[in-house]
Amino acid sequence: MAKKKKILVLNGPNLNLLGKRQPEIYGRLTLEEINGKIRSLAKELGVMVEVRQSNSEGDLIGWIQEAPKQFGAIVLNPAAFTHTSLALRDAITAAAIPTVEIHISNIYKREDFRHNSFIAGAAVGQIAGFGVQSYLLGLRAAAELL
Ligand code: CA2
Repeated sequence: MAKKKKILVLNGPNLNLLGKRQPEIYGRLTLEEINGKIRSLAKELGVMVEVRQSNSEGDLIGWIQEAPKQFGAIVLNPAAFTHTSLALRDAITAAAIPTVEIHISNIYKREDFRHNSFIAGAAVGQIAGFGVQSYLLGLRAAAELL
């Protein structure tokens, strides 16, 4: 399938713990279960999707740098790097493919330190607070941006 039909979904640190801790904030689904929903929706939308997670900022930066070779858009949950990583923001700007920032929780209803996103200014837009649906809304947005 042509490069422009592929979407890369990236998950940042600790999201591998989804469904195992703090279900009151992040829900009961595991990352694998969420990935299943993402893959089903991708089929429905007629787009190809690849889903990755890393606890390492370097991995995420490397994947974003390489993304334009294979992918037409990125859906990114940067997790805690949202609030700390200028390097991730710079990688998104350099990659120059549309990136949709997503969060499971509404970061603006939470602690003050979660209210600033380094990523938002480099993303096309941000979706936050819809639980698992944030990923699916993000995928729909990314599919429109291909
Ligand atoms: O709401 C989101 O999606 C966040 O990106 C999640 C991050 C948090 O630092 C951001 O402020 C908002 C945390 C991801 C950690 O995920 C866990 C999942 C289950 C148990 C513990 C952590």
